[in-house]
Amino acid sequence: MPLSGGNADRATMYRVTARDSDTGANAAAPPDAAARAIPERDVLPTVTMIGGGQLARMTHQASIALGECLRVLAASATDPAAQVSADVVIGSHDDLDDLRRAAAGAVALTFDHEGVPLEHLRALEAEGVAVRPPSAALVFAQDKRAMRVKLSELGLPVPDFADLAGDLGLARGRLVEFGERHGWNIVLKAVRGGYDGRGVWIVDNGPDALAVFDEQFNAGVDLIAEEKVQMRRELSAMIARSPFGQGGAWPVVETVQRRGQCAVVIAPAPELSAETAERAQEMSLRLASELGVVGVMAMELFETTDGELLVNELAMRPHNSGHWTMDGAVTSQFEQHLRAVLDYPLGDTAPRAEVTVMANILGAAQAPEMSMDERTHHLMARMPDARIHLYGKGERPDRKIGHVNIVGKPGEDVAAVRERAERAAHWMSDAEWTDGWDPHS
Ligand code: AIR
Repeated sequence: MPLSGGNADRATMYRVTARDSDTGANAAAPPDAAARAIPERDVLPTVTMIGGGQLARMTHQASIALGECLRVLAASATDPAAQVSADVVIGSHDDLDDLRRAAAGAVALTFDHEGVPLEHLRALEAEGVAVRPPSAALVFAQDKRAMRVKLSELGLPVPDFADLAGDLGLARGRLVEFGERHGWNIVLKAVRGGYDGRGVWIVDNGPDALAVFDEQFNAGVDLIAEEKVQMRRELSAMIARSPFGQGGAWPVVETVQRRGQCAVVIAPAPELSAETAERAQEMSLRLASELGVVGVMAMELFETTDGELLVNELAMRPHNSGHWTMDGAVTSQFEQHLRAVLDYPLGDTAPRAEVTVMANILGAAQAPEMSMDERTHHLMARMPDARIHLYGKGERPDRKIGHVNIVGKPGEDVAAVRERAERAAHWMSDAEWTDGWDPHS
């Protein structure tokens, strides 16, 4: 499904806007712009992204082509986005005054992670800041329990789950009842704050589940229990929505997870029926519209062994399952996110090739002796069509430090494109060719 007609869910007939009313944005340059030597821009609006990780870094990259410069609130000057943006506010996403400083003079405030306290966002909204997505939508990406309850209310399919909040004894009872009902094929998940495999515990028996529950309860971590779904694979339906009500969906992709985090993305998902793909896109677009999401949103889905779709997670920000769009789609998720939060017309979501595969460059268990620079030289020499994206991050085991996109050649087999992408990414992670290739032999 390409762009869905301009104003499908438009509630008002005018362009909503931050630019006109919310912040008086262009009127004032940020207070310390001069100190940061940023020339005053009279027409191009400033967007602020909270968080200085790779998602902000790649959003900044897209902002450059639009004549803009993403402002980032980063914890330190060495954060991936702070290394590259000329408009950096150093501070904490937990501190309301830091958030205010970052928002001053910007037309929209958006996010590279889910960690900003909702009460701060509500305070900023009350002060007229255009928070995008708004706090009323973001709550469903931050809070897994609220998301599951809301989706069930809206008739969207979610795995069976149990709420483990409240009194310890009662919650333990609910966990035992739920576990027994599902033969202990269950997963425990932190309601807030988990990502990339953090905050998820896969258990297969009662004592282990109760041990995890007790430990997390004592640490003040709120949990839900969820049935472990019999799935064929995981999918992601990425869409964008603007305040104007325009929606756009990229092809549905298959995500391959390893050690609890995304390792590979195949776009579009191989052998997915057109009917299922469209159902996934419609679910994602409809939910974004119902919740008033602004920006890009990833709806992560399980495709069950009997062909059903269940919603697993939501992310209301650029997402790993959309990195392939940087090279494999007409409009990348990063540019689209900016267009949406600025309330510009959305870009074309069509793929540029029959298949594109993204493979994450993850920090190796033991960082190789060969420098990243030398690894990059070798990859470029061997695979000139590999699109390399490095995040400027230190190598730590399993940390996402970059990714490689391979855009398939016409008629190239999906498996061959995937093999090339994974070979390239593994080389960058481990300085080891998975096919045993040796340039000197
Ligand atoms: N991120 C946010 N939610 C999920 C992911 N992967 C990105 C954001 C964030 C960065 O990962 O860009 O800033 C944090 O990465 P790390 O490796 O420092 O934990």
